[in-house]
Amino acid sequence: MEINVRESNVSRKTNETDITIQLLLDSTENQSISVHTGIGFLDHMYHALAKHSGWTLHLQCKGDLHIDDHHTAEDTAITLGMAFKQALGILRGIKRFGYAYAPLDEALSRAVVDISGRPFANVNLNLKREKIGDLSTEMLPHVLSSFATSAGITLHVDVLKGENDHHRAESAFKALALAIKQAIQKTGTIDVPSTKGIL
Ligand SMILES: [Mn+2]
Repeated sequence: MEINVRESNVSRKTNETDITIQLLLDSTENQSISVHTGIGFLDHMYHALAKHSGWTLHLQCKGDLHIDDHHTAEDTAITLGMAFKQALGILRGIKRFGYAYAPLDEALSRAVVDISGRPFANVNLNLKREKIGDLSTEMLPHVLSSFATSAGITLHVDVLKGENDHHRAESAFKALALAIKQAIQKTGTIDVPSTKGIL
């Protein structure tokens, strides 16, 4: 039997950010997560994503936070997308589609994912505040669409309800995590889930 450990180690260094990621998609009982971007709320969102996707994730970023949060947020999302794509490998023997709702108290979000090889994101968080902690709220949809682009997946994320922006954002990341967990589930076959025969 083929042992297929779905993992990746990715480094990405530019003049703006220096990022290393270790990702393991199927962590069984030894799930471990550490996320250090220098932006607390961004760490919190990646942590929620990893936790509820069942990933083991170690993400380290030294970014140019003396400028602002933009490069760090964008580049960690790009690099996480690269790591995800690499860990999945050839797209066969997975469910491909996933969808989930996740509440957080009064907030409720829906995420629909297609591990399609076709990068697309439509993200509606409708956050009211300028910032949550040290993260500009405008970076949250940008993080999700950057992740989708670099992972090569189709993503629709909508916050359906919620008064509190922290809750709205966190429920969106949790819904995404649950949708991804479903979509990357192994089917036990080597089938390519596409009528084209390739993804
Ligand atoms: Mn929280």
